[in-house]
Amino acid sequence: MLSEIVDIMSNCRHCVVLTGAGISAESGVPTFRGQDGLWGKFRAEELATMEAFVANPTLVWEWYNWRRELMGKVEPNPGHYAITQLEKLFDRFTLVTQNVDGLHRLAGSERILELHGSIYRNKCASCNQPFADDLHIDPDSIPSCASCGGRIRPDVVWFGEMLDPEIIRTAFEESERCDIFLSIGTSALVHPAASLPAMAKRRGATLVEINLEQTPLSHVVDYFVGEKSGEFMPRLVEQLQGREASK
Ligand code: BV8
Ligand code: ZN
Repeated sequence: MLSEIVDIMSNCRHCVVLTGAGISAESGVPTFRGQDGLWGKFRAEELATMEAFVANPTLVWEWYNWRRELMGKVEPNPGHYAITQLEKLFDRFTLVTQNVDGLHRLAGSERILELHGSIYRNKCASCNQPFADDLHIDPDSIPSCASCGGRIRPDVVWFGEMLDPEIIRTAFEESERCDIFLSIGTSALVHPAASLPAMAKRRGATLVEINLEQTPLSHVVDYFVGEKSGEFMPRLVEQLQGREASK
């Protein structure tokens, strides 16, 4: 399977990679829905919402502080680094991530579309005015916005919230134009991110899924790789670099 994928990818010019929580799992960041899912007793869909924040801002900030602290201690893994190398092998490359952990940027990826924002950024829940980034927020005394007095929240996209129009528009455009699309470490359940791979496939791209379990996408992909991204991606990139060198 690897050699077939390498054969195809070495003739492609425009690559899009979509990543989800699975790419960060080998760094020690719990995924959302796996058995080691984030903060087991709560589901992300319950806490990552404006409703939860309005009802219990302290609990929501405790959850984000716990995640910030945990993410602050972890490093990118070989899967993240392989993607930074992949970026150099195509005329056009776009990394679209659902993750808010900042590990792709830390690994050195440049052209990144952070669909769901960044856990390290803060903003006003009422007027969206950015607030001091990287500032530790005390869940028991949440600061207010200097402009409108609104509560400060994490600058991530919650369920039921619109994504940044410019970011999602670019993600769709790149997905429509690419000739190879890799979906890596995502359960392909959360929209609109989950519709990008199928869009690429519809427009003629080769679609490769690298995920530990089957997902709603798996029946439409050209290749399903049931391996850890931190193990498969470095092998894929090494083979592609070999092809590049022999051109
Ligand atoms: C919107 C930021 C529109 C916050 C997140 C019914 C049908 C379709 C859609 C909907 C619906 N009901 C509601 C919706 C819309 C909803 C949605 O899609 N819900 C889903 C749950 C059904 N979407 C939204 O609300 C979006 N907004 O639609 O607005 C709108 C229109 C008009 C007016 C207003 C609004 C906003 C969605 C964004 C939510 N924010 N995160 C935060 O992080 O705190 S989503 C959250 O889930 C994370 O970003 C995460 O990345 C994302 C997706 O999860 P995954 O990344 O896939 O992680 P998961 O754990 O699920 O899977 C990991 C996979 O990796 C697993 O399969 C595992 O096997 C694999 N794996 C593990 N280890 C490895 C591995 N693979 C390889 N190697 C390994 N080592
Ligand atoms: Zn405000």
